Amino acid sequence: MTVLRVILGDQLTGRLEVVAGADKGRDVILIAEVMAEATYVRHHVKKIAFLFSAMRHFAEALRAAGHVVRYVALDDAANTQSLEGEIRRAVAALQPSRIVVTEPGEWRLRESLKSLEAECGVPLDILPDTRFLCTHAEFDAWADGRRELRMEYFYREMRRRHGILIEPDGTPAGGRWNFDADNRKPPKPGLASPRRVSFRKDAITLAVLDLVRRHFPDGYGRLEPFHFAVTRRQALRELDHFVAAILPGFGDHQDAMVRGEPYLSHSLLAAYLNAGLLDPLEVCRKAETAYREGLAPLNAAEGFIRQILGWREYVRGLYWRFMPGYVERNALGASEPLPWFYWSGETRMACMREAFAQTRDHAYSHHIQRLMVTGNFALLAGLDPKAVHEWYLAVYADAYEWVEAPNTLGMALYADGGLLASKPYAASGNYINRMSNFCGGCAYDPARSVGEGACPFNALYWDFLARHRDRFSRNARMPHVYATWDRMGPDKQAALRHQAEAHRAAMREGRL
Ligand code: FAD
Ligand code: DLZ
Ligand code: SF4
Repeated sequence: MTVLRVILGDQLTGRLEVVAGADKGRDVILIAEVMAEATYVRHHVKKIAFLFSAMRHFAEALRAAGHVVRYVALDDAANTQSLEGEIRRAVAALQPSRIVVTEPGEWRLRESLKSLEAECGVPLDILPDTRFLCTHAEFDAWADGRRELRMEYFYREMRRRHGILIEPDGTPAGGRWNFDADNRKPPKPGLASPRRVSFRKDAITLAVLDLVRRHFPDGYGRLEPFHFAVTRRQALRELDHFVAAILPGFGDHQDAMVRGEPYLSHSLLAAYLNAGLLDPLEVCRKAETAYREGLAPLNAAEGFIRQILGWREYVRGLYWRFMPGYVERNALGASEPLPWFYWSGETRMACMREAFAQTRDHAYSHHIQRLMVTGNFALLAGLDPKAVHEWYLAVYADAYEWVEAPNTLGMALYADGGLLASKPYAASGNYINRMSNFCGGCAYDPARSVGEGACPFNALYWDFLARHRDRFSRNARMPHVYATWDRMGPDKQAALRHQAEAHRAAMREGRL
């Protein structure tokens, strides 16, 4: 009897058992575009278009390989507009003996699929997502009994387990595990994004762009120009171009930010990795080979591999270990509503304006802008973590809860109470001024902390530290900041806190 094989929009690879184990003459593969997934947060329209086009291309590739595919388009008349509804409809039509699906990347969907089994009266197997390099059991075995779950130690274990950048005697390539200290250079004048490959839009993509335009007229973000790879072949071309032409410069200016240059030397591969078009191990191996062949320096190759083999796997491990409670965490009791400028981009803060504009135009903004600009502001201003989390989940083409939530709630907002980060990533305007050229075009002055034109990040930074003194003054990595605060004396401290309150009032009134 037929086995119904369900592929979700971010599982577009033939390497998963759901596809690899299919009997082409007997089984049916279900892929469905549904409103429930497209609207559970206010996704960027480019993200929706990227996924729908990639889903349609993947369905074509499966058909060409001889599979039977039941593809439900968003505007099919019978579409129930939810994945659960489409599975039920397929069960009624095909009477399968079994349903198989790869574990979804979000808790809500996994729970929902689990409860569907009883309703359908057909066994439903949720198979492990073998794209990841660390299973849930392996992560738990690493985490069990540890007082602190620091990424660095997890990463070293992953390097050893997968033999990446490891010498035959078991030592790390170059004698060190981590070359991060070499990767924090501020931007030099003229630093720009290298050339990127781009693809001609085919009939499938044009039809999807038209569909998205019609069905999401008030959606967030700019739909065009649309430049994403939508097939594995195209994504591989982007990967190869990145490794050959961009990776060598990846490390040096990894933390730098430049006006009008959203990409710099970042890979832009997260959207493809997360949707299944690229495989994390193949990406790491290609970067390692570039280093071994003398085509990329070690600080670049190691820095890049650490993001994928280390951070990416680590945040996924944390997500599944601490869900469902993780997204509810609010260790710092932050409660300010998300300011409207996160959506409109209208603010006088040039750094925030730049990050919002890139986000709106590209469904992308690089890591340091997510962490040290929009994330840092949310941390310092005390924005409600849940609202911030929903914003990040919506606006980036690479966003799925398993990876976005630990980055937002753990790394950027310290809402998980230090599970992920040993100290908050809080910084004043001085950091942004050093690592970017944003401040030159700003209405505010990064050198001023109080008074007319003072950079909001400055007073908000000190106010944040003062508000959370009980929690952070005992942190072994933070005594110097409290020593500086204490040296300021009561008058300056009061002025800073008063200024921070004025910034918050301006933020609430849309004047910041
Ligand atoms: P590069 O800078 O080229 O890095 C290479 C790859 O490493 C990325 O493609 C990605 O797969 C991986 N990577 C790098 N940093 C991280 C990280 N911290 N966690 C997990 N993987 C990482 N990443 C997502 O994939 N989806 C998200 O929804 C997401 N939300 C984020 C929210 C916040 C608040 C922050 C601070 C970070 C978030 N990140 C997220 C991590 C990171 O910012 C993006 O992976 C990265 O910016 C994607 O761009 P890139 O492909 O050019 O990455
Ligand atoms: C993000 C997304 C969107 C926008 N649309 C669909 C869809 O129509 N059909 C589908 O199967 N998946 C979609 N997705 C991806 C799912 O939301 C994703 O599988 C879950 O968030 C789990 O990672
Ligand atoms: Fe951002 Fe402050 Fe610099 Fe303006 S002055 S760009 S608000 S850091």
